[in-house]
Amino acid sequence: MSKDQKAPEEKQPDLISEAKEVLAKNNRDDKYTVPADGLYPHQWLWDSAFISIGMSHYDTYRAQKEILSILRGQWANGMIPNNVLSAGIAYRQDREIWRSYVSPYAPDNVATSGITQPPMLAEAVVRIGKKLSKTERRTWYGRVYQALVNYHQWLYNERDPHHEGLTLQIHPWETGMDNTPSWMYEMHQHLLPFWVRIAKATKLDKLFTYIRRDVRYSAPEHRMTNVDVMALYSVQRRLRRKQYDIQRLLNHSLFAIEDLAFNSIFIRANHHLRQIAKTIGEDLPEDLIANMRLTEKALEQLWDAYSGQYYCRNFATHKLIKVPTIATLLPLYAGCISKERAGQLVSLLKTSRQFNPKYPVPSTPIHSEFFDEFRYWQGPTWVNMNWLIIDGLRQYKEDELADKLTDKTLELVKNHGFYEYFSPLSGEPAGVNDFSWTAALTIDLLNNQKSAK
Ligand code: 9WN
Repeated sequence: MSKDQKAPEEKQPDLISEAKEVLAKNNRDDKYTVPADGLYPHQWLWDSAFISIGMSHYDTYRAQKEILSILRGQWANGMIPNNVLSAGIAYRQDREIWRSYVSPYAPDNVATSGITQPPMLAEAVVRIGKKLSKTERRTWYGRVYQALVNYHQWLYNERDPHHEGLTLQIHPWETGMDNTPSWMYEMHQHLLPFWVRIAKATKLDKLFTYIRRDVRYSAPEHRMTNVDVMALYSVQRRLRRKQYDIQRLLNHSLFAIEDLAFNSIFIRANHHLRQIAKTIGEDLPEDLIANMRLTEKALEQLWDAYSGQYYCRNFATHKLIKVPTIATLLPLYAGCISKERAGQLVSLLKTSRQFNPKYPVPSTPIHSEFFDEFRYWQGPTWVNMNWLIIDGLRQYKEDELADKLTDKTLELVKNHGFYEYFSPLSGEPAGVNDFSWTAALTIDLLNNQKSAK
């Protein structure tokens, strides 16, 4: 090793302080953290959960504030929106896109989106709780308990209308993986609005580039295609027209998928919510407990024996959408699958043509026809996905593999910075730099690495 090169352990304090700087830079009003300056100027639900997990290592008070800030946006029916939109004239257009005020359930004093995102909150609450004293932890849990119960109840009441145990999602944004192939496949097969089809056929979709915010901050080849973005906005408009009312949406043709990643995360969140209730001596509603059990069982319905993978399911037709994505690995994080199934997923994770290129884990398997090295959720490696998989591997005592994946993930950040995502083939960074959850989860991964040593 040359003189200038530092041993990894010497480098770590630097990396941690650099990560903290990113979070400080993206801090707004000492209340919440934007995912990235410029490109993402609002508060996002699952981003804030990941962010607070990182913050809990050095500022539990600020981490709690992050969660309380997103809860300002909770609707009266229990829904927690994926966005609490920033105030100020500069963001008027974003607030107009959503118009949360069209729903009677939306809060009066804060503008939000009208959809949710993967329920990572209970995980964040527990991770923060672990850093507190017993008394502080009980106070903290007591503060957020009812909000979490209302949210989980809402997910069952509104998003599992047939009591199947699996919740449905109504927009790809709800999965947090906007252009993930399973959803894009369904959309292109059945749901592309006619005006988007015309734009696609006439190549007029190119014009859309001029009004997109994201391509001002990142290369167009690293983002969604214009056609996909137009289609997603059209779905969003339909939700708004129906005032985000699930009954009205269910009565009409509905783009609804029982998303594998969302439901896997929900199962883990249910587990955490049970722990939170136990710690503060609360009894969860019995119907909620019954629903939680049902979800764990129902996950197995998403397993396809032929290909040996889990998939998303179309809500209306009940057909599995057999388009493989990284979501197939998330039942590891759910923690409720058998050892046998976990073993099958671990083998998948070790297969180079699928999920084990030089810089794993690709958001879409390498051999997939959808694979595109840099295109958002259709190929790149994301730190939050790796974090979820690492956690899942540890739950199944696959520590060696978890350590390896941790090292690989940190290598990407050490070599390139806190980017939004990376090429799984070369490690080349993509998207925007100084991305909050990359920074926050780096802090968490480094701390776990240290405590394991
Ligand atoms: C739409 C903020 C969010 C993440 C999502 C990611 C992306 C938004 C967008 O950015 O989604 O919600 O503008 O494309 O896909 O996971 O939460 O970082």
